[in-house]
Amino acid sequence: MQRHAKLLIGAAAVALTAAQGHAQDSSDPIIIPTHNWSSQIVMSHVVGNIFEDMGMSVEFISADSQAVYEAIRLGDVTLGLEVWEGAFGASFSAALEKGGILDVATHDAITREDWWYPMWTKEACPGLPDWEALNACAEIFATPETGDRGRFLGGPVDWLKNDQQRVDALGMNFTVVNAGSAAALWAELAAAERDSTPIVLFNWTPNFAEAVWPGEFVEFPAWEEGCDKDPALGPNPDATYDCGNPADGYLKIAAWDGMPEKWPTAFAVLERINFSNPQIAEMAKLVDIDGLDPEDAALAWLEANEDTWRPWVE
Ligand code: TMO
Repeated sequence: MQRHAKLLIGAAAVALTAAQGHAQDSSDPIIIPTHNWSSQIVMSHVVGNIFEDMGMSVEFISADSQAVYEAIRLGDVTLGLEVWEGAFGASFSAALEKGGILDVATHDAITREDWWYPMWTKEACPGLPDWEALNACAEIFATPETGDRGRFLGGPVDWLKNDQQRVDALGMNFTVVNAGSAAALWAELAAAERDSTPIVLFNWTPNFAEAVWPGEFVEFPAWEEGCDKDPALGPNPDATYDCGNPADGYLKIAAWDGMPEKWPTAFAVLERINFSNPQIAEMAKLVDIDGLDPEDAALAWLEANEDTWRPWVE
């Protein structure tokens, strides 16, 4: 009798150990948001593929890149793989303060997102990259749309909401025009290249563009923590946003704080995920230069980089 009971306990213990693999994770889909720039979409499919390989159910949803932090906090979206400090630091911090979202990990990648120009622009405005020199050249960036003010071609409105505030805070002779998509930025850049028209637009690193168009970021007054909230910071004592974005920004991974309990194995892998600048630039290149769709780009990336991701899973 006693012996039999002991065996049963032994069998139960074995079953429990087996269940600690994947069976512990919920069969509900892990919801991964995709946004409107290529590396983020490819990275999302890279990680989605890894989770699916582990037996997880995964669902992708297209999401606004600012509102997503509130969605993660509420558990409507499970995680976010590219939290760029320049564009999303404020929304992410606000969600962290409210609670419900985790700062899971920081990629090795160092990021910068800001006003940028291709090198031919510097020939027409030799004082660059200084922002005051840029401002003195404003009229060479004028378009019919902006009259005698220079045009700054910003990204889609969900990326950064403070370019116009910066123009106002620094008294710049520029008008901000937002592109409708990342593809529209590259199309304008390629068109300007044909006749070396000066252009200043939003760009970021890591990105595929650095391999195609040599260029530089405009040097604004250096970012200081709180420049977006405290008028005393930056050169204009009466205005916020009188500074550039961080020149060495973070790239973080965020997740709903219910994820570790609901999908413990997937969360343990998420904590180990870590991409570098060249790896992220490569993800963008597979789509924006090689013309793959994001799903195929993710498969190509996984195949070429098994040494990187396999240890995260094992
Ligand atoms: C959010 N982005 C990387 C496009 O600057």
